[in-house]
Amino acid sequence: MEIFMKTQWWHNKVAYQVYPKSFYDSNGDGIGDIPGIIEKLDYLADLGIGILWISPVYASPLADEGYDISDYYAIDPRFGTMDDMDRLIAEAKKRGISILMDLVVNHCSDEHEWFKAAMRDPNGKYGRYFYLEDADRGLPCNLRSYFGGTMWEPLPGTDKIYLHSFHKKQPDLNWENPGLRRDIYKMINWWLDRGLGGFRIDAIMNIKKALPFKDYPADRDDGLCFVGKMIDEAEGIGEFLGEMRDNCFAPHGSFTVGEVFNIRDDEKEEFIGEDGYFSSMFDFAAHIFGQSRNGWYDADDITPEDYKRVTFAAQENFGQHCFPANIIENHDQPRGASRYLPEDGRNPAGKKMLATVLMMLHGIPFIYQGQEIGMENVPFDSMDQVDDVSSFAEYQTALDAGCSEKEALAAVAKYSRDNARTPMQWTGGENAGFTDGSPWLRVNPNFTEINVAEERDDPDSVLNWYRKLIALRTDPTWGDTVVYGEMIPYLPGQKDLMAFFRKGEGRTLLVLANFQGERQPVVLPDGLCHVVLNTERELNIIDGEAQLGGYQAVILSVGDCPGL
Ligand code: TEU
Ligand code: CA
Repeated sequence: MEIFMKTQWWHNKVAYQVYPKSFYDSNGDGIGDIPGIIEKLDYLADLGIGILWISPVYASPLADEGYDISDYYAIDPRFGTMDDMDRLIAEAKKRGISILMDLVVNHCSDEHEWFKAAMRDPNGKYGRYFYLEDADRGLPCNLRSYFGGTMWEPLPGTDKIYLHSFHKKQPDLNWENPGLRRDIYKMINWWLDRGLGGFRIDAIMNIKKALPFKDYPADRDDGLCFVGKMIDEAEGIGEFLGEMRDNCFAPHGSFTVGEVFNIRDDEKEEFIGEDGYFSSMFDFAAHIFGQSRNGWYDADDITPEDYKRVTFAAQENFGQHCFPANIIENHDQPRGASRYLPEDGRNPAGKKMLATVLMMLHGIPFIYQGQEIGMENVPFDSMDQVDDVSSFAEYQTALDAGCSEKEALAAVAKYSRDNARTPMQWTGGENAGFTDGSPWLRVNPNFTEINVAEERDDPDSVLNWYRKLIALRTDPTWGDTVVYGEMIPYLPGQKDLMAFFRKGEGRTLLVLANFQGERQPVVLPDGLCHVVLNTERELNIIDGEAQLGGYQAVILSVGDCPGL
């Protein structure tokens, strides 16, 4: 068997993403904050979390909820102070948890000092930190930003326009400028020196543009073309990424996980193999399935068969030497339970089954806040309940494409980023125990049933199931197999069954997950030893066939099981 050559400190960890604004509010202003995260560190340590990624808490106008940074060296007062941040790093460390901050360097805020300096003197030093063009020559190209509309915007008070791949309050930084890159590396090292474990790296594929700008064939009636087209065509991003690794991450031994979209299959090793640009990158294969460049209104649902196919293909492509970061949701995606489970499986049984699959894949699992208690999408019934910038853009896109208001709202309800951004559900009490004040975003009405307090005491809860799966990664008997075992699909053609081996040195595990509500017989391989984990009390085996109940998942040991 081909095994992983060099083991790394983070291989057997489970990571957890906190969306600070919605995690826990310590001072009653309705906004989650860093002291709130500190208060909940024991909860996370108890769950078994080893790496904590916190979405941006830097100074920001919050036009894109902190992904628009106005000062990389400051904490936004709504989230706390620099002292709070230092305390978070130190308190987490005491509990064996490494903190990852979010590194957002494709763009900054239009309220950043660099951008203000560019407005004052577009031809000076800071003008070259951005992509500026002369306004009187018309738009340099017909690209459409991720959040809709042209990506060119007048630079106020000047005769220039500037480029923004995302919102107009997020001007893109010009990575072609070595001075800008030096400033970025200095900032990264300043943070790493404060004791961070590393970074989650935002929208990083966007830093390299195909230049000079040109028009592309329009892909919608607005005559514009999706910005991703230019990113796909750009070449040479490796020079920037390698330079950043050599100047920042390698000397600090940091853990980094890239938000990497659109690379070719044969580039995985270059990105996250040994000495790759990053330690890991998210596997978005299932998340981009069915998405359409036309917009959310045009997306297709994903079935269990689709999920199995794209996930197995991605696992095979990453291979043994790359460690993908596996997710079912994050702050940009709908809730995994609502998306990947059929309707009759959106209950504790289905959620535990999905968790089993996710946590047993090859790679490092990232759990998004609330996933561990089975939080679900929000029943939005009006656009008044929505806050996210991209949701408004997608609503408009749907209307422009001829959808009715009802259809446009349905598309938003299904895919809105706010599905994942509602406050964490701690208790069944007021505001789900998230705040004493009034929450910045409405709490999901299902909080009376789905919350931490309720699930903590229930041995069969989703929360306690996650706890068991997390513990398996460092289990003295099974840990190495879960972390390093080879991934081999089992019976991939059997409908609504997702099954695979993790074949380790001397030990092999078999995961069986019944992705539907009916009983399902599964032929077992020879040499079964025993049940390691089971979402139900029983596993019926008749004539060498496991009779899985609806949405049941089991982890079995196979072959020689020395010492058991
Ligand atoms: O997301 C990058 C990204 O590609 C998004 O366009 C994503 O596809 C979209 O949010 C789905 O609606 C990152 C962050 O994760 C996101 O929260 C930020 O808004 C974005 O970068 C800009 O910083
Ligand atoms: Ca607060």
